[in-house]
Amino acid sequence: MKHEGTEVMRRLMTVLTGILAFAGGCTANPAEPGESPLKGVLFINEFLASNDSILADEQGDYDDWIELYNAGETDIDLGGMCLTDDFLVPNKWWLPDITIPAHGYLLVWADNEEGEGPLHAGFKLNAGSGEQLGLFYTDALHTLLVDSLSYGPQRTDTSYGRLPDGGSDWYLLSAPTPGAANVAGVSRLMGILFINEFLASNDSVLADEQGDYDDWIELYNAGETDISLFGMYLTDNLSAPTKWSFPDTSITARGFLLIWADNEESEGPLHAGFNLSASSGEQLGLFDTDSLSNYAIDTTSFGPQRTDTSYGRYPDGQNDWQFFPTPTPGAPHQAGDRTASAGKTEYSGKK
Ligand SMILES: [Ca+2]
Ligand SMILES: [Ca+2]
Ligand SMILES: [Ca+2]
Ligand SMILES: [Ca+2]
Repeated sequence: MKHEGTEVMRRLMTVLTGILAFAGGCTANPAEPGESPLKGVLFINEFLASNDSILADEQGDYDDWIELYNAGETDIDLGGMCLTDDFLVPNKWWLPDITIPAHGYLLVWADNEEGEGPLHAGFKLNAGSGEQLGLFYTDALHTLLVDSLSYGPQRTDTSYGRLPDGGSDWYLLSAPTPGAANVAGVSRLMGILFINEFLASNDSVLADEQGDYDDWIELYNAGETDISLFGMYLTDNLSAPTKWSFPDTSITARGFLLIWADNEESEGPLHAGFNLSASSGEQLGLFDTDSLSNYAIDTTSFGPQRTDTSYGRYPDGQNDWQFFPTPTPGAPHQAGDRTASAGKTEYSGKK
């Protein structure tokens, strides 16, 4: 009986293999392992399923992309290769008949806009729930797996990639590298997103929604695109980077965002879980994070602060910190706001 069952299964597999090979489907031929000799050589190396600001295609679209990497010592002809986001349809999109050089990268736009060029695949990536990605070789007889993965929900402008290139472990990467070697340990936002101004002792400058004159911190986006702050952190203790996590909000290009440092998180999404110390001063840190670690985008340490005089960068986003008798919460500094001679001075206490 057992032998019969095996024989039935064998025949079934043979028939199935023929059908699938004819349909260009995934192989089930017992004589074939179902894997391409290029498995372990040619990789899906990195992808971005939610692209707001990382890289635009030839049409200026911030579309999804997939990076392939050839870890081998020889060029690979991509003729017959298919990319898919559905393992049941391995040949969803055929790569053009070009080569990827030894140790080289190739970027494919997953924008479902095949009319935009030969490297625009006929599908997009699902960032919300995640999905599958597969790279297959197909010919008249076979569909062979080159590389595949399944992934979960993705974060805007944070890619998912192998570290090192072609390695077996996948990480969220804060600094996407389309068409170049994957890197970890850096934030793409350093030098773009700043802790720009803060007020650690607020008597009369600005009240929050509850009418409290609470401490506040102003962020400034010096970049040309909006930045999603989801997944980032603000802290007053650099050895505890994840003290307060941002809500799902964005800071506009060249824009400002005010966070209340009142330790009253129930008052709204932009109320951080800590206060600022005006009497002794302290630290402030803005952190990005990925699956490896937390990375500083901007940090500062400050001394004692004076009531209703803010401390901030001048000009906005630059390296010099100065005192501002006329604070500008959520707005650019004007030339007259600052204390001209106070650049390196720190007040010894409240006035
Ligand atoms: Ca496009
Ligand atoms: Ca890369
Ligand atoms: Ca408050
Ligand atoms: Ca300001």
